[in-house]
Amino acid sequence: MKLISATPSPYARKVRIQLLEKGVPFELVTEVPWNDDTTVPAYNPLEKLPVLILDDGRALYESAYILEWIERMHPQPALMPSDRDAYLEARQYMVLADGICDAALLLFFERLRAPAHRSEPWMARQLRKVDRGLEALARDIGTRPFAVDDRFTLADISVAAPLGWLKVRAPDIDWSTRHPDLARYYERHSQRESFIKTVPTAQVLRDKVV
Ligand SMILES: N[C@@H](CCC(=O)N[C@@H](CS)C(=O)NCC(=O)O)C(=O)O
Repeated sequence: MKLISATPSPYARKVRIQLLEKGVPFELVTEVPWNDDTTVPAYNPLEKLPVLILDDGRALYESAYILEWIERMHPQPALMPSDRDAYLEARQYMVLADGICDAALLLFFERLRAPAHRSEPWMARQLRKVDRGLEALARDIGTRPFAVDDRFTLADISVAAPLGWLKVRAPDIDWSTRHPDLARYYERHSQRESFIKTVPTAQVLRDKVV
């Protein structure tokens, strides 16, 4: 399998961590999805990565779908709880974490606009979602080592994705000072080999996006 990924992408990071945790071999293809020469649109009509290209040539897209596909096709070690309520709790964390990423990316690209073209209300709206999302994560995880069930799940992987991305792409949103327990939670998980191997790094966007 090949995974089209970008070094800062929080969505691709989730999939990379999941594959590493399960020991599923894959070839990492790193692209800048915002540059004109990206191959991503050839595989995903939505033009977004991650894209997982299977050995038979099929291409899977949307990180939530890819996570589910991997979980079903490579069930061991299980990264979702089997208990119904715990499963749904994990899904809620995953949706919240993805929503933080979505708002943070919108904010990031609004900030890339020339100052005269930036919309302050739009940026305030996205920042509010990020802030409130982080508050919800901090409140719900509290001082527990894992988001759900006292064991490592896709919920922890999903929560880590926006936390790591913000450190690289929006360090002014200093969530770790505001939420020290969440910072300790992230720090602990950051010791995992799968996290160390996928630490986000910035990419240069060569072509005009906004
Ligand atoms: N909902 C999508 C979001 C993926 C996404 O926004 N990926 C970014 C990179 S971090 C991308 O490829 N954007 C290119 C574009 O939107 O044109 C997912 O979960 O896979």
